[in-house]
Amino acid sequence: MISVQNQVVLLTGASSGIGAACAKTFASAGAKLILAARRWERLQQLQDELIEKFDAKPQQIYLLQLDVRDRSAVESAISNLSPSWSDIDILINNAGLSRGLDKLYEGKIQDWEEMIDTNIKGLLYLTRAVVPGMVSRGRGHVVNLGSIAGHQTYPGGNVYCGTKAAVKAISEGLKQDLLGTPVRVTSVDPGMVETEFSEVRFHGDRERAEKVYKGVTPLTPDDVADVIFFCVTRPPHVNINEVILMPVDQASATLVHRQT
Ligand code: NDP
Ligand code: 8X3
Repeated sequence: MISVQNQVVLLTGASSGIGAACAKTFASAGAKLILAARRWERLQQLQDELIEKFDAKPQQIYLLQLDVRDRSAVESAISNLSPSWSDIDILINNAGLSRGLDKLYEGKIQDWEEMIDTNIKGLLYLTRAVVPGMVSRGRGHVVNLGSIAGHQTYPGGNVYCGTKAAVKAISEGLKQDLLGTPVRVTSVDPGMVETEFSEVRFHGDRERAEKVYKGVTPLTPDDVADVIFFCVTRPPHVNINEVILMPVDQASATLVHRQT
């Protein structure tokens, strides 16, 4: 096992769910964290919590208000990092979202664009800005948040599933292109995790979002953070390419056992 102590971890989508859980896991292990998201107040609350409850030192946290869809903002945020933050060791491409569960031929084009711009293009922008430094320093690990939705398409999932299938292909392609370097690539692909994901998918309809998890024991964000932490702490010669994890109550993207 390798230590993440004082390693620089850039975490996108840190303001909620899986990203916030990763921040806590990595802070507890002594990593230096660049926490990126659009919601500044959420990042500030997370910073306070990390310092109060997870032993983080203020100088080990750097907050970055960033919309990953904004290519020039991503490029300038990365190129303007100070020397104590610029040598990123671990990039966790977690920012992502689903919008809607409509039939493809009835879908909202704005929903599609938001998912494609965030889940695919945002992930690519970060990867393109960060990975060259990893290659030249001869160390680094990229973790992409894929999904069971990238392996199996479900009704109404169409474009979201397409974006996660793209993440799967991009992770595989990056691994191939990094062959011959020590930089590692992992895709972590969960099934159902209870976060703000469904509330965002249903544009703030909490009642509908809660029904997604009704009668099921879903994964928690901490469950996913544990797996990510495991992947990045393997010995340097070990690359975990892909992990699919789901709740015991789930067998596929569409097969879920519910207690009634
Ligand atoms: P949440 O909605 O709880 O968190 C999503 C995070 O992404 C938020 O921090 C949000 O921050 C950030 N984000 C969204 N859009 C942008 C943007 N344009 N720029 C920067 N940050 C952005 O959902 P999860 O924690 O569940 O989702 C995290 C990842 O896990 C996503 O990629 C999702 O697809 C994936 N996933 C989720 C599963 C689930 O069942 N929950 C299962 C499989 C994969 P802010 O709004 O402040 O910008
Ligand atoms: C999130 C899991 O099955 O709701 O990626 O698409 S699912």
